[in-house]
Amino acid sequence: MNEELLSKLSELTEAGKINKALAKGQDGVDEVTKQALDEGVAPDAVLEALVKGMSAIGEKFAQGKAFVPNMLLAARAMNAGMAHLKPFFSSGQVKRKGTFIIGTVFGDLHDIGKNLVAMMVEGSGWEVIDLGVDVKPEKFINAVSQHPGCVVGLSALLTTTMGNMEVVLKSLREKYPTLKIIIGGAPISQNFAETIGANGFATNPQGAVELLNELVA
Ligand code: B12
Repeated sequence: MNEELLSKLSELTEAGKINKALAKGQDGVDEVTKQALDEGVAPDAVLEALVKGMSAIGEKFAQGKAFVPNMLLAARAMNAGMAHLKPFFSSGQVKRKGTFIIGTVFGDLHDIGKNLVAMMVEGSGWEVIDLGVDVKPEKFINAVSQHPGCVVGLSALLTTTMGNMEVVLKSLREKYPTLKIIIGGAPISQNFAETIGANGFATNPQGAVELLNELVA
């Protein structure tokens, strides 16, 4: 029974079925998560099922078989389930993998890709702190100071703001020499990541999740 509920939860998450009102009268992630928890399914098993659904859509997106709207719906469905899990996070019954601080670097206002990465990473079990767009080095430094052991993600979409990525990275490393920083955005390449000394680069949200998992393994 539990298995059935959990696989239903993964499927509903992947399909972006948020709740009854939005899923044509059928139960969505909202209702099924509540049902699973009410029936005594372990919260970490529920989280795992949500993550499985999110990973499935993330992989399809990476392969060009799913698109931005699919990702957005899946993330909203995931969030509907996460709302029921929040009390278990606060009580420490369910542990996060780590904290990921992400932002689009100063001078750059593009955030669609960054938001997708943030949602996918959160959906894979990390706590995500999204600093938004046009983020200056001081704001990153301040956030890192409050979350020891975090990993930072920088996004940039303009060739003119790629350089700002290096400025942010250098400012952070001056204060936190061992801080792990990953980067991404349309103009970014592996070569650029290596040149500025980033710990990794990914072209899509699923890649970002894999990178983060490797960094904390
Ligand atoms: C939407 C858009 C806008 C919107 C942004 C809205 C928003 N809320 O984001 C608006 C209209 C505001 C805008 C403004 C501008 N834009 Co614009 N914009 C785009 C557009 C059409 C799509 C970008 C996008 O969202 N892609 C979809 C997402 C899903 O992809 P993505 O961002 O690459 O993210 C993926 C990966 O890169 C990666 N990723 C992203 N971030 C991160 C971070 C980490 C840590 C990791 C691991 C991975 C990762 O994962 C994401 C998901 O797969 C692109 C053209 C294009 N087709 O790319 C131009 C484009 C980026 N813009 C461009 C330009 C020039 C501008 C403007 C300067 C235009 C102007 N003259 O005003 C301004 C700049 C404003 C500013 N200061 O930032 C140019 C950049 C050229 C260049 N080489 O620098 C482009 C390429 C268009 C073009 N062909 O000329 N833009």
